[in-house]
Amino acid sequence: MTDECVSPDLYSIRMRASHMGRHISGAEGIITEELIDGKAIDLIHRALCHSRGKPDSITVTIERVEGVEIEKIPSLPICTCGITNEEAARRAVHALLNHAGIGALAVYAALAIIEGGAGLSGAALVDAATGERLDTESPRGIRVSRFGIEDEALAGFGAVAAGLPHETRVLEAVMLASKSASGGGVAAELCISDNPDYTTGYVSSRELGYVRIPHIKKEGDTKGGRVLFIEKGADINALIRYLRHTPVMINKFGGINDSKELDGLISSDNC
Ligand code: PML
Repeated sequence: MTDECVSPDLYSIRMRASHMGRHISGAEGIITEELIDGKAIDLIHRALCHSRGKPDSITVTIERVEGVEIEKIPSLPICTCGITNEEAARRAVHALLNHAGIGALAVYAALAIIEGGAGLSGAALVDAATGERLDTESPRGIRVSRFGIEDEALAGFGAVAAGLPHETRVLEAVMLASKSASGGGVAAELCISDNPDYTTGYVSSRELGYVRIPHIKKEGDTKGGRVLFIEKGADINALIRYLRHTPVMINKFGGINDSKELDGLISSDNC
């Protein structure tokens, strides 16, 4: 949690879509007023065309971020782990999280939460050693919200992301992971997309960066979600407030590195 400033001209825009209470999609940004129309249309279109199905409810919330302190953080650097099948992906998840100091029990607990199809629409918070679930409000988890990216950082991403498939999805995921990683007490994150047609997930932490893991699940599988691994002694209520409510802007793009083999990743400090 770092430098702060006041930006009266920014708006938080958030979309969530569901069908009979089941999560379909969610997305967001912090943007200037002139971008609101276009962004709202884009978010509604996204909700209506999602591969998880047609929503019966779409909510778009737009709130002025007025007189509120906005934190500025850099984005995590991005790399892709060289993985060719699901078995190797599973080994990579365990090895990377172990490298980030996450206990084996916690990794199994996280996978069970994500793959149990509990209907997470936000992130589950689990103890990084024991795997105990720490957010107790709702099985849906805690939505990491109110984050955006400044133009210069966005241009930095755009300049190197051209060849990357699913550029927008990666950008939004790295923004979210960067906000999560900057929350006090977050040791690491594991994300598996709940889109049945998207099989790349990630493990991230301040030290590792944002490590993309292809083949993290089988094509067609609708189960997915996010788990944040929480260090012992973290103030859970303060962290939940930060993740949900503190507006955060990415002011520096951390770069995209070449694809790396797992051994290289866990023998170096980050990607
Ligand atoms: C999601 O959109 O459901 C999760 C996104 C994961 C993105 C992984 C990547 O390709 O970097």
